[in-house]
Formats: sequence, structure tokens, C-alpha cells
Amino acid sequence: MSSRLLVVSNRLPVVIEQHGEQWCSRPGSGGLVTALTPVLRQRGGLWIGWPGTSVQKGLDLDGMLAEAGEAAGFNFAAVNLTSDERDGFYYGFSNEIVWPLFHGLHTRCNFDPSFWKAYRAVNCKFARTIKENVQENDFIWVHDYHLMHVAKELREVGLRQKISFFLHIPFPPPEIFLKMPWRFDVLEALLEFDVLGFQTQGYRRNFTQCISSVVPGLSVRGRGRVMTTKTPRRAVQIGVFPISIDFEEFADKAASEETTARAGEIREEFAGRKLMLGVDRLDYTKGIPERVKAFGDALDRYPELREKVTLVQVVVPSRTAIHEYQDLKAEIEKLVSEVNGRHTVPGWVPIHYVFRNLDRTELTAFYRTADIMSVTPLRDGMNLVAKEYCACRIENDGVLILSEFAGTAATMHRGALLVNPHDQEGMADAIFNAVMMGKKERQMRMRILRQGVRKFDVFWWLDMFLKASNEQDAELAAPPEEYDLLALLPPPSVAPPIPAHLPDPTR
Ligand code: ADQ
Repeated sequence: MSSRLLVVSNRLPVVIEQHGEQWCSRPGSGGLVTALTPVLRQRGGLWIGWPGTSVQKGLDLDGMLAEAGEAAGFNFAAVNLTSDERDGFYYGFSNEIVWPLFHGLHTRCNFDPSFWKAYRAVNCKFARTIKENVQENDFIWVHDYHLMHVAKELREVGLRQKISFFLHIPFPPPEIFLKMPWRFDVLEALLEFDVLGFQTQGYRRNFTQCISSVVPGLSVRGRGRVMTTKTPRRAVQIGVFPISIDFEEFADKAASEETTARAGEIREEFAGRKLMLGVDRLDYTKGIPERVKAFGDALDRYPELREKVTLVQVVVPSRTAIHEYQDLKAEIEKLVSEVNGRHTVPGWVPIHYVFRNLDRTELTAFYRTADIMSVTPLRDGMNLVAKEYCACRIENDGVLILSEFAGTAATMHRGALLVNPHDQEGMADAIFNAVMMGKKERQMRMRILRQGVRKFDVFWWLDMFLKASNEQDAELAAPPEEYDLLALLPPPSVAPPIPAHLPDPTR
């Protein structure tokens, strides 16, 4: 396909910050940026998004974006938001409604009606910027939950071009989704896209169940991995596209001289001990407190682990202006100090806690050094950290402990040790098993994991998506075998036996 890629996401992949009098830019972090940057670097194109700062005195935003675009190899166009818009759309609707609801945590939602108005107004602003920048043959690709209303707004301003959408986070089952007061509007707005992409079969199933039950006049039919939804007017392709990483880039970086040198230093610092690593954005969906508790439990119940294993927990600052995230940080720090207080002895501190952004060399050096990687979110759309760890294990060794509720479990279940993050003792047992696992089994599992991530990398993901978008009802490349937690559950039982002392209502 030769058309230009026009990517739209809430944030641009650069962060513009002020240091004293000076303004500077640095690359953004997060899964969406990790996945899409190599795609745009390879193909060129335009990325539209909010630069994360408002227009201010002394800041030449356009100049800085042009410079950052030149370094990145593609162009940027900014959608500028006022602080009120940012509060209602980003902190409000996106962070207090969609993020918790779609991760199944509806009790954290604040369904404030003003957030919905702000969300629609900002989606309209994004649509106007797209309209101003779009060229005739562009492939318009809108990303994630902040922008579910954009296609509807674009249709209203008369854009008839094909528009695609990819959801990076889970889509919840109907009983959760339907709690949202604006559920019909959101579903109808999503059906204004021509292609809708989800991370797993389970999320797509949740979405199609929602639309079949609440949007009248629709028929959903399955066809391989793409389903066609006929509305009275048009067809929408609904596909499953598990996102991934640039495997070769991570593997090369892991093998580079600077990473090897840094990994050697880290290894020395933890000599004679196993290193277990956790790397997560500060977020309540990532299950960090649960992991720290499970690690403490493992040390309590398996004395043979003491002084033999150290947890390095890296937490990447994220959404730190939000009160709840500050509370989460305090909770993690309290739990870490409790475990350390219980178990530290001279020469061994069980948990090393790091709260900052790491550069690529430091991150890949930790991946290369970690004997065990713990990725245990309560719910996660995919989780790229698990894939990055495997790509960096260039010696084909290492154990991945993985939550059943990460989207990535759908495809990495065969090589990983799967855990339920709500089961503290089960997680502690998995830590024990990972520490004790023999080299042969570790290598066999890691080989399986690496083969999968190498084959189904981010460029495969891009090809699959473009193919589905370009060919109606396309026969798609064979997808990786998917694990489905629901398929493991016992079939719904027949009516439970009736206790003898009660009358049988069926008679
Ligand atoms: P995230 O919630 O951001 O992504 P994840 O997929 O794990 O979660 O990506 C985190 C990214 O941040 C990784 O690429 C990692 O390398 C990077 N990172 C980690 N530590 C860092 C550090 N210290 N400094 C800088 N960068 C760091 C969302 C969804 C996920 C989904 C992705 C992609 O929530 O479920 O996998 O989008 O679709």
C-alpha cells in the first residue's frame, strides 16, 4: 500500500517540557508510542495529537515539533487544548470513566455529565485538525479510547474517506460496558469507523455482544478473523490484531556494547542471587501492590528463597497529577518498606524500588539481567513489557511470570508461567517455581516465547491491519494460536442438585 499513514492519538510521541528558561523535547513513553514509532519511522507519515502542553510565552511549539519530527523521520501536527478541555476530556472522561470501566473497575468511575460534553468537544477539535491536514489517499488511523467519537465528528464535517480505529485497551463485557450512561452514543460513534481493531478475540467478542444486544438493525456475522457488521447503511470490519514490538530492534539493542557493559555491572551488583524484575507504568491496573505482597508472601512461606532472590521493581511515573495515582504510589512505597523491614539482613535488601524513567540502555540491560520477569496486571489490553523482555533474552534463558488477564496471555501462554494476580499464594508459588526451575525447562519455554514474538512482531501487526482495511472480507494471514481463558472454564453446570429437605419445583 503506498498511501500516506495519518496516525491520530491523544498524545504526540514527544514530551515538551520546560527546564528553567529553556524548553526541550524528549521522546514519550508508553505502549502506544513504543509500538507505533517504528511503524512511522519505517513508512513515514503524519502523527496528529496533543503535545501535552498549552501554547505559552517563550515557547515556539511549531518550531520544536518540526525539529522533533525531523529527528524522528515523520511529521507532527498539534491539537492544542485549553486547560479546561484537558481537564474534562483527558483527566475526566478518559481517565475517570473509560480507563477504569474498560479495565473492569467500574467502582472507580466518576460518571460526571460534564466530562461527556468535554469529550465530544475535544473529539470534534481533533476531527477538525484531521480535516485540515488530510490528503486524498491517506490511510487515516485513529488510536485508542480517548478518540472513540472522532469518526462521527469527521462524518459530520463531510469526510467520506475510510477511517480505521485501533483500541489499545480491553473492551469490557456488556454487563460492565452498559453501566456507562452514554453507551449507545459511544457504540454508534464507533460504528462510524470502517475498520475496528481489538487486541484479542475476547475483547472483540465483548464488543460484538454489546452491539448485537443494544444497537437495533445490525447483523454481526463471523468470517475468519474479520467480522462484517451490516448497519442499514454500511459494513464495518471488526478484527483482532494483537499488537507487538520491533523484535529486532530490542534484540539488537540488548546485544549492543553499551547494554552488555551495563548488564555486566548490574549482574555484579546482584551476584549470587536471582534477579526478578517488574517494569510498569504507575497505574492501578498493573497490579503492583499485589505483586509486592506476593513477593513478601513467597519470602514468608519459602525460607529457602531468602537472600537468594531480589525483586527490582521499576515504576514509571505516569498521570502523577491525579490524586488516585499519588495514593497508589504511597501504597506501593508502604508495602515495599514493610517487606524490606520484615526480611532485610546485612548485605541483602529484598526489594529495590525505582521510581523514574529509564533510558533504553538501562531498560534493556535490566531485561538482559533479569532471571525472572513478573508481568502481573489485574487487566491489560496487551502488555508490551512481556514481549520486550523476551526479545532481550538473547541467550534464550529466563522465566516470564504472566497474568492471565493481560491480553498478551492469549498468545504467550505456552511459554510463560500463568498466574491469577488476585491469588497471592498462587503468585508466591509461581515465584518459587520460577526460582527453582531447571535450565532446560527455562530455555525451552523462552525459545517458544521468543519464536512467537519474533514472528508476530509490530510489522506483522501493521500488515495484518492494513490488509484487513484494504481488502473487504480479506483472508488474513494465519493468526497466532489464541488461548482463551473462558475456554478453560468448566461448562455451565446443569441446575445444582436440590437439597433433599426442599420440595422439587420441577415436579
Ligand atoms: P501501556 O499501559 O503503556 O500501554 P505497555 O504495553 O506495558 O503498557 O507499555 C509500556 C511501555 O513503556 C513499554 O514499551 C516500555 O518499554 C515503556 N517503558 C517501560 N519502562 C520505561 C521506562 N522506565 N522508561 C521509559 N519507557 C518505559 C497501552 C495498553 C497496553 C498495550 C499498549 C500497546 O495499556 O495494554 O499493550 O498500550 O497497545
